[in-house]
Amino acid sequence: MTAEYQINGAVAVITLNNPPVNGLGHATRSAIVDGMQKALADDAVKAIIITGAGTAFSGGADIKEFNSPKALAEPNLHTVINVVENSTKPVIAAIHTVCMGGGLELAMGCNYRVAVAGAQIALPEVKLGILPGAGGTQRLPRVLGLEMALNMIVSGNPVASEKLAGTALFNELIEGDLMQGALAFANKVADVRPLPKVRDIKIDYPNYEAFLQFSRNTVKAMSGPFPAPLKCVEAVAAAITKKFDDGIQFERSLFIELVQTTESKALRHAFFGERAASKLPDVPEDTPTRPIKSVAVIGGGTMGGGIAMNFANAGIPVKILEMKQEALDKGLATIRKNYENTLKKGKLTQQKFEQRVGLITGTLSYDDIAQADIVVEAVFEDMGVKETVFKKLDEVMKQGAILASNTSTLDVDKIAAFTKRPQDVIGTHFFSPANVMKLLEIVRGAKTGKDVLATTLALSKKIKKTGVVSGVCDGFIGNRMIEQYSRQAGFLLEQGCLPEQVDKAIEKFGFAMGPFRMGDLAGNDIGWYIRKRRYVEKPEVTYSKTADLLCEMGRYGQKTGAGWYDYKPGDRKAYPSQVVNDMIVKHSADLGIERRKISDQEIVERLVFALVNEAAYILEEGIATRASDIDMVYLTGYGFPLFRGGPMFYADTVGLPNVILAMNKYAKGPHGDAWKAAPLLAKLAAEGKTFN
Ligand code: 3H9
Repeated sequence: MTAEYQINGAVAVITLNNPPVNGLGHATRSAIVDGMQKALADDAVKAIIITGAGTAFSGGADIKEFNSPKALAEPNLHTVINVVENSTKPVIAAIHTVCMGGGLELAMGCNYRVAVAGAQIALPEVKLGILPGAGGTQRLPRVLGLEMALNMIVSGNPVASEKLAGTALFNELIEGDLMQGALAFANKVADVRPLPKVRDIKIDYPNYEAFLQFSRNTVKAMSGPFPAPLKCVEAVAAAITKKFDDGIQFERSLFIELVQTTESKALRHAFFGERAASKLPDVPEDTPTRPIKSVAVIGGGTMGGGIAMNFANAGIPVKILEMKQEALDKGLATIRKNYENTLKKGKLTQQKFEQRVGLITGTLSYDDIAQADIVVEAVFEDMGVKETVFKKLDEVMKQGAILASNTSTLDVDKIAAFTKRPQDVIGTHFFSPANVMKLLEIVRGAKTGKDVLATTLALSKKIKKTGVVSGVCDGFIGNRMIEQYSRQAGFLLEQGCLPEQVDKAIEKFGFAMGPFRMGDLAGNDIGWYIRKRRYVEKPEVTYSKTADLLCEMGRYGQKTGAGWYDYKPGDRKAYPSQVVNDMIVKHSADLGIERRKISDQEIVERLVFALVNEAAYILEEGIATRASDIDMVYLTGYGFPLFRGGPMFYADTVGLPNVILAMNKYAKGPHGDAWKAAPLLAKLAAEGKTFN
């Protein structure tokens, strides 16, 4: 049953019941129309209430139905809203918790709307790369005015119902029980005629042309590669420039256009990918979790400090452990300064500032952290150092505490084996800056307990991270893939590119930052350190030596004032470096390589398909649970362009056979062994299938 029908005196109540968010899928839409027909046919019914069961009035159209016949199947949302709007008896929407997208459009098709405080009101379609397609762009400006409606539609952000009290959106804000209030309201208006309709409201905005032009300019400048925001402006413009029914038609045509775009598909993929990532097939949703009321962080450096801030931001007290008072003081001072900067920017209230700073304390003694519910180690990336720390943690931490390592490459099983409680050990790989980046790679050891996994996944939500689970392997999902990308970037330098060309090509593709600017930001010495280990452990893997030569010149990046690029004091802008470019050209000559002109297309294909091929191994080996998890890692941790949906989604849109064709071409060049297709990729391509 996707909607229930009940009679309460002279009022029929249609209650949407399609968990989790009363999405307006085909069955629910049909049930609303059925309910309406029943109510209209019943002479005893004088008014009709539409509301939602559970924790939503309605989250809008069922996104899972998009691009499927069900989305268009009658009754479609337009039909439902027409039935409601043409009702001969008053229809009242009784709104609570969530009223979004098609849900709000349905509510605006009703004659009246009542709501309780605290409901989230939004037309968030733009965040899915579309626009409100069931009258939202035509009706919201009529109830909220042009400016406010445009802001809500273009941003997609929710507004609390109480903030909209006094507008034509709500006829009454109900205090106390919603249904009681709604019934009282329904009885009050049962005989009032004519029935008010939002479509009949006139929008009063004398100088609307100037406002719309200003909006177009602003939105165009801010929407980057996404077409939806500007189309939202056009649709809202139609609310004032066209007759209502023509505006609806116009909105509909833009909706149909947008829903088919790759950008919208990519955004919807990310929406579901984010939610899927928190689910593991062998860890049921009802797996018990451990309470996390206190946190300890080992190491007060940049990483440890950033990690601590996440927990403080979520209201959880954190103790930072350092070895020396000086380091501890420095770490705490940096955290304070970070919060002060946020305060100065007006993004934090004084009260929240004090609360957060107050939640982070320091200690030099392991005894002080023994009672923490979870301890996150963020010390130097070296197995010997990790061994010392984890043996000590095993000794001091209370039973049941989760022992987490922030390692970015090391074997979590080995780390777990330093303790007598491997079931409590897990990897929590934060990304720098840890208080900003959304990604949290959760590394599942062979013996990690399911309750520990469930707890860590829940915790990642609490601290507003996208938690993605990875199995144990060198580099986990993200860094294992980036290694192949970096190798290609290095080979490109040897073969004819300069850093600026590579960075520009991949940034034009949409990456936030190219590999060389990124190296300069993160520190080139980190990769150097890892490669030195690889030269011993995996001598068969080839690398370009340019990055080593760069480090030998002491050019570690921004922190040394010089890296792949030159930097000026106090200026983070990267200036092409003659010294480095000469070094690169000379290195090619030393290797006897004749440098050639390399196209941007080749650069992008080599970097991105190197990611894709490694990802296919990762998926096949079960290191990642699903392709969308890999996409989430790259979208939230590595600056992969959102409008392309992540490396796997992108490969699907290019077509896997085309990916293989390009790889075969590069396999004929130098370092061709890097292009051996992963069996899964080859198989899916041969079968005409996709990753996602
Ligand atoms: C639209 O309305 C188009 C119309 O204008 C025109 C049509 C012609 N559909 O986020 P959560 C699932 S477009 C299907 O973790 P929360 C979600 O996948 C729509 N499923 O919970 C998850 O499933 P699972 C415009 C949906 O409490 C579960 O619900 N509306 C939908 O943190 C829980 O989600 C939007 O864009 C949906 N519409 O947040 C609203 N919504 O458990 C998008 C959610 O299997 N939704 N699910 O993983 C949201 O912003 C949040 O989900 C919401 C709840 C605030 C509602």
